[in-house]
Order: sequence, then structure tokens, then C-alpha cells
Amino acid sequence: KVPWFPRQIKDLDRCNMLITKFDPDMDQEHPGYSDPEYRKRRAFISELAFRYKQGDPLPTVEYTAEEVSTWEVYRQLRSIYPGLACRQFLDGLQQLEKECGYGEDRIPQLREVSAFLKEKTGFQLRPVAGLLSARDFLNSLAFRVFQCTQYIRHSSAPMHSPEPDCCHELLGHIPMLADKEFAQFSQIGLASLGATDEDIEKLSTLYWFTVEFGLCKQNGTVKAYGAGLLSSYGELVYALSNEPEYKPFNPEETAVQPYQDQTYQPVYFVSESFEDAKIKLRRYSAAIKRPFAVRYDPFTCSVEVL
Ligand code: H2B
Ligand code: FE
Repeated sequence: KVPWFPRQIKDLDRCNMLITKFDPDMDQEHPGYSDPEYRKRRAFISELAFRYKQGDPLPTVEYTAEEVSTWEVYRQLRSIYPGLACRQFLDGLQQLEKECGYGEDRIPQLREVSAFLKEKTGFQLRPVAGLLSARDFLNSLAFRVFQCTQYIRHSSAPMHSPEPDCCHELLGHIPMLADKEFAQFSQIGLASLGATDEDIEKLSTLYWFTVEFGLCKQNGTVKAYGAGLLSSYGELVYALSNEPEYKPFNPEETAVQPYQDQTYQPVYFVSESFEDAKIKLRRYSAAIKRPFAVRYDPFTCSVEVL
């Protein structure tokens, strides 16, 4: 039996299954667990996401002075990007700084960032209250919708967050989503529609080692393009030192590599270029067995099932 999947963009209102393992109300290790003010703030911002329906204007959050001071990660990361981030990331970030109010003094609003991406690559954002199930997250990508958290990490741990937050999304993911070639990685979303749980697990692992922790060669040097790296000062420096192991990106092997989400990765996959990673991912996706084929129709924002 084929699992339910979204056919129209408004079906994404049903792609909202949260994973609560890193949430500050459930996870005793979360730095906000024993801070009732922080939890109250999180509940308020979550509510904005729960109430959101596809097509609504994106909610605006008035960030507090404390939240804006946590955004200091911007300045620290910004200073090391030039030597460590890939060209596409640096280009995207520069455009965001010029055209979208990115900078160290304020946290950008999802509404302005979504409008910016829509013009660059057709991607749009929708607010989400926390970590989503891999299936719902990947399914959304098929529609070029990126489910984006809007809260910020706890002020006691600005350099690390166990769950995605707006620093991770806005600094790690958004600059890459402004690149056309990278946006095509979202084909991984089409491959996930109606896929078996085993295939979702593999696609999710591929996503992990590319979109989140991927490295690629550029002019003979290895650079970072993964959002998990580009939003973590410590891991970005570590990933490009000679400590971790590097393996060449190869979807069949990468899809079954075990990974952990507690600390730095022991192994990273390096692709020859984006183009190369995209072609290999496309070939892998095309080989996934499903009793139907899908095609995305950008005019109606819906999926045709063939
Ligand atoms: N949920 C949210 N909110 N942001 C993510 O970046 C994310 C997610 N990544 N759920 C997904 C899971 C990813 O780790 C893969 C597809 O499992
Ligand atoms: Fe992410």
C-alpha cells in the first residue's frame, strides 16, 4: 500500500508531524528545559506555525533584545566563511546582505526571505514549530517549499543547538537555496512522495550527508556546502581540518552510512562538484522503485501521478 502523500501545495498543511526528541519541553538536555520564560516564548512562536495555512502571509516575529543578541553567531560565522564556504554560498549570502537586510544587527523575517527566494529559485518558506518527520520534510521539498523554524536557540548556548532554529535555517540553508543548481537538489523531494519507509530512510541519510553536511571540491580545494556545517562555527572548522575522514560522494554508499546527530560527524562525503552530485542524486532517485511516476507541474503547484 502506497503511503499518503501531498498532491497539491495546500496538502502541505497536513505535512506537520513533529519529532519531539530535541524539543525544550521534552528533552532534559535542552538548554531551555529549565527556563520557563524560554519555553513560554517557544510555545508562542510554535502557535504561529500551528495556525499557519498554505497561502497565508508568513507570520512576523518581533524578536526581543536577548534574541537579537543570540544572533551574534552571524558575526562569528561570517568571519570564517570566506575561506571555508563554497562559492555558491558566498554569492547567496552576499545577495541576501544586499537585497534582503541580512546583517549582524537584526534577525531577518521569513516573509522577506521567502519573497527573495521565490524570485531566485522558486523556493518559498512555510513556518514550522520544530523538527519535522523526514517524510513530511522531504515531501514539502517536492513543491519547492522549505519548512522553516522561526524561534532562536537558547541564549546560554549560542554556538550550538540540538534542534534546527532560525540561525541554522537563515544562515545554513537559505543562502544555498538561492542557487539554481542547488535548488534542483529538491528533486529528492519528488523521489520521497509515496516512497516506502526504507526508501525514506535512505533519502533522509542522503539529505543528511549532502544538504546538511556536504563538502565539495572547488578549484582543487574542499569547501563546505552543508547547512549543518555552515551554521556551526565549531563543526565548520573541524570538518575542513585534517581530523575527519573523507569519502567520495556516491549515493548508493552514502545512503546507508550510519550517522549520529549528537556531536560532530566522523565522516564526510566530498563531491567533485554540485553538478556531479546533482547528476548522481538524480540517477539514484530515478532507480527507486515505485508503482507510479510523479511529475511536478509548476503552473498549478501540483503533482501529477502517472
Ligand atoms: N525538520 C526541520 N524543521 N528542519 C530540518 O532541516 C529537517 C527537519 N531536516 N526534519 C530533516 C528532518 C532531515 O534531517 C532529513 C530529511 O531527515
Ligand atoms: Fe537543516
